[in-house]
Amino acid sequence: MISRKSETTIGLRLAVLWMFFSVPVVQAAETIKATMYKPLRCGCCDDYAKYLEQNGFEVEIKSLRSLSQIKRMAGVPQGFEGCHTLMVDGYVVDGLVPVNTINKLLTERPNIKGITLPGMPWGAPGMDSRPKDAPLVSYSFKADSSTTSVYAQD
Ligand SMILES: [Cu+2]
Repeated sequence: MISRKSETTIGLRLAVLWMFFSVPVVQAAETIKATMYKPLRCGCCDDYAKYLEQNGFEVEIKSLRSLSQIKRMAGVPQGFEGCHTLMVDGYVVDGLVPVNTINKLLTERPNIKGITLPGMPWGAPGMDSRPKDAPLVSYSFKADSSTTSVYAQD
C-alpha cells in the first residue's frame, strides 16, 4: 500500500517533469525582428509592415515627422530613397523591397550597408492594388560611398 507522503512526492515529480518537457514545445516559431521608420501618414508603409509580418518578421513601427535624418544615417543614396527605412539584422532595407530579396540579403550577407527599392512603384508589396508595369529593381549601397548597383529584380 502506498502512503500519502509518497503519492505527493510522485505527483510533484510528475509536475516537475511536465514543466521541464513542456517549456521548449511552447516556444513560438522564430521571427526576424525589424524596426521600421516611416512618415506619420503612409498607407503603403503600414501595408508593407503587415506583409512583412505575414512573412515571418516582427516589425516595430516608429512614425516620424521627417525621415531625412534617418535616411542620412542609414546612408541611403540620394535619388534612391524609398518611402520608409527598415533596419533588419544589421542591414538597411529601404522602401518596398520584396521579401524574397530581403531573405536573399540575410542569407548571402554581402559586405554592403543595405538595399533600396526607390520610390513607390506599382506592384511592389504595399502598392499591389495595381500590377507592376516594370520589374522591381532593388539596389545595393555601401557605407563608404554612394555607389549603387542592382542587387535583385523581382
Ligand atoms: Cu509607404
